[in-house]
Amino acid sequence: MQPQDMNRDWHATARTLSEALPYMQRYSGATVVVKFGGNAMGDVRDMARFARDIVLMRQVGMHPVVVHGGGPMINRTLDKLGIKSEFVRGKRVTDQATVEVVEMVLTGLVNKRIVQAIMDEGGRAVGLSGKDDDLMVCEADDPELGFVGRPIEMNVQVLRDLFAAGIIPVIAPVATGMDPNETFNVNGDTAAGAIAGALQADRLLLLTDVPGVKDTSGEVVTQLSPEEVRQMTDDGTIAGGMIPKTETALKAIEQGVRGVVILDGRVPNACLLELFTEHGAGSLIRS
Ligand code: X2W
Repeated sequence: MQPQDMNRDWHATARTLSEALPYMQRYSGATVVVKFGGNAMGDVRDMARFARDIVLMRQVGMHPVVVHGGGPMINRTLDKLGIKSEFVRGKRVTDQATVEVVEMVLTGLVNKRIVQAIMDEGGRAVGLSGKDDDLMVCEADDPELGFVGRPIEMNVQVLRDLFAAGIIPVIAPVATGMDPNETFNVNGDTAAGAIAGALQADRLLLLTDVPGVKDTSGEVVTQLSPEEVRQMTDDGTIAGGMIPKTETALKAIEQGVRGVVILDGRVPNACLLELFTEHGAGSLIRS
């Protein structure tokens, strides 16, 4: 036993595990799509902790799917290359030079870092982008944004094949177009919502760097209906960067996702807190 272990309450550890049983039973066989945003990634330790939670989810019989972002990492590489970049309504204006960098950074650097972290925790992970097996086919979202894609066709059989083999898919939000030579940059939340919708997922967890949807007094609202989200958007309570997330949530629910949670990915074990405890985490949106 290590000296620091002397003070641990092992009975509490055993109790925690025991208390998690009903949640494990509830979610056994459930499909859970986790959007891991660039701002939620933190350092190597945070990444390892996230990966461990994902491996645990798989271990207890869930089918986790990781869809990642990487906005800050794209920014750093664009800076190094001297390519200027701007955002319009939360999406990166993407020209040809930018889309090449986006694809390189997301499908290379960020995707493989997450795959590696999951493997290091004893899971099996395979990295892919929307291009692989035509998982996500897009059209241009808005001419003003250049090569920013809006998913129009999803082919999720490859994900079901990976589930059957016990493999955790890790997906970079880059997609192909109807013209196979096109590459689209897709907002990570949008991609996660489209994948969760196509899978009819039980849960979509949007991990970000804020604790959830806040009411007018700044308190996090733990549960909201789509109708309440619409009202809070109309009266301006939901604003700024939260809007693309709640829009993604509403669309995913419309497509048949049973619940969407917006939560702070920087909180240690955020996924486990949400799925395996009474406490939950962040804001759950469901009908
Ligand atoms: C995003 C894709 C990455 C992303 C971008 O270029 O930054 C668009 O804006 P986060 O870390 O989740 O913000 N794409 C169209 O969504 O990253």
